[in-house]
Amino acid sequence: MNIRHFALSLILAGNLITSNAWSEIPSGPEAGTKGIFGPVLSWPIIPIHVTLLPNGNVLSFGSTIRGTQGGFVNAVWDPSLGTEASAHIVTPNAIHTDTFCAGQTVLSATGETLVAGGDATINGKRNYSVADANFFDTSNNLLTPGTPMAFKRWYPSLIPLNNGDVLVLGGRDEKDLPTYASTPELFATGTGFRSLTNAVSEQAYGAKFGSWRYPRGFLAPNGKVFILGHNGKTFWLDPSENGSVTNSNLNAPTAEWSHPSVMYAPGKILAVRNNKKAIVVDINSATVTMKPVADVNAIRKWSNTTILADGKVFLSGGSDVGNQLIGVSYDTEIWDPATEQWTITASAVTPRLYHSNALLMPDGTVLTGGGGAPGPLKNMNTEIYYPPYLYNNDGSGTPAIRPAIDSAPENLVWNQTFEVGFTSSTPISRVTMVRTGSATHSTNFDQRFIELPFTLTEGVSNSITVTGPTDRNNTPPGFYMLFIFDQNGVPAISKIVHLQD
Ligand SMILES: [Cu+2]
Repeated sequence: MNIRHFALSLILAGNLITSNAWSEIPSGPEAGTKGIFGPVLSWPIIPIHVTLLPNGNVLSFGSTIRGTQGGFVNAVWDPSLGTEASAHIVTPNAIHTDTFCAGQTVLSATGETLVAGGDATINGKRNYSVADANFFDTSNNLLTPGTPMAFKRWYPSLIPLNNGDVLVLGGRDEKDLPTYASTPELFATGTGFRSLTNAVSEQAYGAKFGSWRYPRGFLAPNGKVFILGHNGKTFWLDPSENGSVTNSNLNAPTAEWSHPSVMYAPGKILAVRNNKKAIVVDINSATVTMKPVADVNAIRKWSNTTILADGKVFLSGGSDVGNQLIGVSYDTEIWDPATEQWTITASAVTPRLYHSNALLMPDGTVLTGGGGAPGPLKNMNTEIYYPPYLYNNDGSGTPAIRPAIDSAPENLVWNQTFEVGFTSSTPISRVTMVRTGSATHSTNFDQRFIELPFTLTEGVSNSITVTGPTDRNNTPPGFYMLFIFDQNGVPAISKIVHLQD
């Protein structure tokens, strides 16, 4: 069966997100060990902000169609239509908010993307802040304004919580005599924003140490939010009632805010810190622990960490000197949670620096892209990374035949078992779920990974019975890519499922 036939059979299986990118999957001698990048793909804008939408499309925004600063359009890519210009829709941003350097996350309750904060130009001067909150709707690919936040925010983080609410942290409030939005706000679908007036902190997400710049917050197994400060100070934020914030016991190594971190397993955060250092922070108990792991192979300012379908972490982009073409990391690295080691993987051809991005796609590839505004390059382009798991493990570098998901639920609740029908020439070896991502500025607010136990469905061939997620803190409400793997570790194209009450 050749690749084109395989893509066709996936389409015939129905109810699946197919990817034309898959029908054009590149191959190469090292693809089975290092993965491989596809060609540079032109993009309608610089994708400064990227979000995987519940329908499998990618929303990007943040630059003009000339690749300059200014978020006045939305660019939507439909991967099922391929990678040519015709696969992209650009819609006007008619809401008069410049969404450049806002924060964004998909709301579980509605599937809309909340875009909070952004930029304003006043008297010809850029980088003032706005309090605007807008909602991107996949039915018309447009933004609709909502009731604004209490505070203006430029560079805020949006942290999804265990009940579907979104915590908004940080951002700059006033530019000229600078003030910072040191009061968190909580967004709830239906009721809007409210301020956590008892959780004001200049240290955690305000003026001190530049902590207002996209604070790194993670919903923890205890339901609170753990904040890993750029300067190494760490905090617990309890979002209940009027909120409260306390210091955590941990002092971590410092990291410029161009360094990424990711919760790669429940309560476990891999964080890249200054001077190539990497640490694992464990927030599974009230006493936070930390251990150093292997160094990354290069200083990668403005790199991105992306959870792959198999739970490994993909590190892409960056350079030795922030946003300069000095010591550019064209190559990539994959961190394996089992060994806690990095392996150097395939090289891209385009530097990915400030305002660059990476996003796991439903087909298990990683969309890398962007960079610029300002930058040494104006990257109105992306490159798709095809991880080693998509290739035969025999040294040939040829694409593997993938298993396929034939049936799976659209909706899930916690503590639910469910059946997945599949086609595979070898037994199913793993089932995983990865939350759809929202990335910008070397942070990704949404991604989560969980491994799911399963058994063969009794009396039914080509079906497994999966024990679904059990914990709303480790798997908060939202949209997840459900992957199954065959005996060779090759993942199927995922099905996006909605985990929600
Ligand atoms: Cu920015």
